Amino acid sequence: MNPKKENILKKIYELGFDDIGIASLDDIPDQREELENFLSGGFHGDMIWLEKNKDRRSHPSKIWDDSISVIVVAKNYGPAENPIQNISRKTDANISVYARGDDYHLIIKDKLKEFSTWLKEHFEIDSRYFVDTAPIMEKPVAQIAGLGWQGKHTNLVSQTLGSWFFLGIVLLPIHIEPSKAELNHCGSCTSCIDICPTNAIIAPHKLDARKCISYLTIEYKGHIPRDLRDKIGNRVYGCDDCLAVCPWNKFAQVTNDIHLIGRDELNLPNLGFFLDFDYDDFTTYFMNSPIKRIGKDRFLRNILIASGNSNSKKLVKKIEKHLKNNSPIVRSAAIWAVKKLLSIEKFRTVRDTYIQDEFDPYVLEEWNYSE
Ligand code: B12
Ligand code: SF4
Repeated sequence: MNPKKENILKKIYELGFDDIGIASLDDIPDQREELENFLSGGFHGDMIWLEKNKDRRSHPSKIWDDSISVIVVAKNYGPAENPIQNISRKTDANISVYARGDDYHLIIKDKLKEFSTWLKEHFEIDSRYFVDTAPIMEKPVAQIAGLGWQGKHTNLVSQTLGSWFFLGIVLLPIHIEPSKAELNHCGSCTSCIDICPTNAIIAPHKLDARKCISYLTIEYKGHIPRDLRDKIGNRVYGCDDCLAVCPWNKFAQVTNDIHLIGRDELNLPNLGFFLDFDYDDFTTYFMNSPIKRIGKDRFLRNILIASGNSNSKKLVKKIEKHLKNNSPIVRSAAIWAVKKLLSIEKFRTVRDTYIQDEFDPYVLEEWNYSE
């Protein structure tokens, strides 16, 4: 016996999801061309995992042969305050809203597992569930399932939740009556394109991830390109600007999920705190947080870039400690930060102290680089 659609909806809301959409796989257009354009333009930067499964990624039917319908769930992580106000707090570490609570992958996966078990136990139906855990392009699928539309920043926007929600996917081997696909309601608004500090949204619906602060601070493992460092400001993990300015957020609601409400210790801590932080404790401190996955070197690199942008000379002594760090990405970010905060004479004195021990070609270049 197949479950009734209303039973599915009831169960999904009981599990604490905030919206649900359903689509038939036959109604989902193949995204091969859009994905190919993105990849051939190099817009994915170093995210080579987007290339690896590009054929499977182009349509969810390629993930599981038996699938007929897809359920897309939305989990609201709406903040209590508009995070756009945080970018002026230059001496504070501005962590994007989604990363202030627990890792959404864990939260959504647990709930979808429960849903999948319920389907099996009550209806003997197998299913497959994912939250960024399979090569599925979740946003175009979610739009056909009626959850929202892809805004000009490329993320899904909802008439009821605004910008602040995650997506999760369940594939099913049965037909369920589909929801109505959502239409685009951006109109002539270009707020997300205009606000982007790095001009990463190169045209409506087209993101050059290589310039996106979310990519640079989370996905990118190397030395952050010099021309983008100033523009990162105090954003140390992800970026919310294009979401935060969306006018549809007048309908957004504050999340009531205790796991997604920002932890106090991640709500704009002072940069000085993370400069003095005992990085041996990184994994413990960021337990269950998405920040854990970038590791301590990348996180400290980001803290140092933000410190360079802080205009706060008081941070120099704390930054100097990292000029001897084992990681070249940390050392070069520390050099950039002290150079930003000190006069050229004082910077030269620091350089003369440390440069003799340097062996890494990029870091040596960082010491000698002059604008
Ligand atoms: C890779 C990735 C990133 C990369 C690249 C982002 C990107 N836009 O591709 C980086 C690291 C930059 C990133 C950043 C963020 N991400 Co991200 N990311 C993903 C991931 C894993 C894959 C996205 C993907 O397939 N990209 C490939 C490109 C080609 O696909 P696309 O973005 O859909 O692009 C479409 C448009 O270009 C469109 N298109 C082209 N021309 C036209 C014309 C028109 C008219 C239209 C309508 C469309 C259109 O065609 C493409 C295919 O649909 C998804 C999870 C998943 N599996 O889907 C999460 C996901 C998209 N990310 C998410 C989040 C929350 C974020 C951040 C907000 C995090 C933060 N605060 O820092 C930022 C937002 C930055 C931004 N403006 O996109 C959420 C978004 C939820 C939502 N409401 O949409 C997702 C869905 C994760 C999740 N499960 O919840 N992310
Ligand atoms: S997340 Fe920030 S940097 Fe990336 S596109 Fe949006 S506004 Fe631009």
